[in-house]
Amino acid sequence: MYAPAVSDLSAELWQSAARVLDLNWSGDHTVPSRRLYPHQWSWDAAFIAVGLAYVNPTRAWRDLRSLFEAQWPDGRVPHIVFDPDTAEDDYFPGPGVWNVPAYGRRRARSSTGLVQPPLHALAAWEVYRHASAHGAACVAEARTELAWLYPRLVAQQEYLAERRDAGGTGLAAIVHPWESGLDNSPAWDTVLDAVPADMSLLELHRRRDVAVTDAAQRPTDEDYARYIGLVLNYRDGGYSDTELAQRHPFAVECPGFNSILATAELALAQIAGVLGRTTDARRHRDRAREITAVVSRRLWDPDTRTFRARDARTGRLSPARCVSGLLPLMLPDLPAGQADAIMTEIRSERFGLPAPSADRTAPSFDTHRYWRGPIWINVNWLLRRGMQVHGHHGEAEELRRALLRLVHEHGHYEYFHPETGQGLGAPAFSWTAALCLDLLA
Ligand code: 9WN
Repeated sequence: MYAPAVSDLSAELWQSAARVLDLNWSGDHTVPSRRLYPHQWSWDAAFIAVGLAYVNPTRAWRDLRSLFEAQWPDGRVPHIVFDPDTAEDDYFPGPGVWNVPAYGRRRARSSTGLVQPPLHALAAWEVYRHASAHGAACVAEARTELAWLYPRLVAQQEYLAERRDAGGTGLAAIVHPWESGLDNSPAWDTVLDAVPADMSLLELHRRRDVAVTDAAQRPTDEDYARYIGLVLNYRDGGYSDTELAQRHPFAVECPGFNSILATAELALAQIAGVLGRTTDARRHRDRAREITAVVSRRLWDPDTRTFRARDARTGRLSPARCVSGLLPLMLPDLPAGQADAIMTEIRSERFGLPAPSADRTAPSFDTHRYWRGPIWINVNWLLRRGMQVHGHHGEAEELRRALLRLVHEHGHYEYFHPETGQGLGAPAFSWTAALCLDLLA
């Protein structure tokens, strides 16, 4: 097995991270956490593949394939692919609520109708890049897998660009907070205020998450009532994206999601290059520049010099400063003034390193509650890439060390208390472990 030269402390962390990934391997895909999330999640699969690239590349490809085998005919890659061997009650909302046919050909695995940030092209590129460290057979495997994935990754991008442009501006809108991956972020508060919270929905449906983890670290019942209401509205409209802004109460342009969308185009350009598709590679680079230009123009608040989520229905920017507003730093073509402003925001008392999920000084800041304050490894990993893209190598290194220290001292938790570092949510969490491997390498 390929393992980099690391100190004893790092060797210990490396081994525990590899163990977490083994523990969460289902035989077909990796689950984020055995108890809390017993199915396959979309952007988790991408982060997990980045880590598996070091310890088990064949499994990294299997994970990505497994997810894309459940891709819908319209190109959407579902946010959860359900494991048919897991009981309906083990996760809420389970397959019975979503009522989606199993599109996959290999096994009957149904899914949700939502998506998550399209990070998979970047993950595939990372797994490919590391293949040579494992020998010639691995490189051959990587080329085969890239060729299989490429048209599927393109279809995923096309779905988001064409069907999800609810505001008609060239950005993809998310139709549910779950699609951002940052579920109860304060970024959605003003939009959700206008979405009715029908508490009777929680009498019909029992939450499973609060039975297996501390309710104070999860979204509230009111949040869940709105989440379920949004799912039912989208489902009852046949998961159609036609006239979204008119028919659906939640259509939001998230700076994090759209920065990942543009980053995916850049990764696709690299992949197309390897596959000898030069014209496609140029097209992907152009698309990345176009998306970057719209993010820069439309999601930028000149008064506060920060990026914000925009309600595609009303055109209003969210008043909340959240970690998603720092993610445009990943974009190489972002104007230098905006990249500098993000660095200023990161260095301010509102964030700091590692960055919490939301502004530390805001009244809504909550040290325990999920995406409203705690530190998450995955978004910090993305931020670190952004720092490298814009030449902030000193801070990127500082962040790398801080993230590793956090996990070494507190364990491979889902998220961490932004003041004490205490591990929160699920232990033995896959993307925390996977990204540790990348940070150590
Ligand atoms: C809903 C699996 C997922 C992550 C998300 C995280 C959380 C689900 C939940 O867990 O969301 O999709 O049940 O809370 O917010 O980012 O992909 O790890």
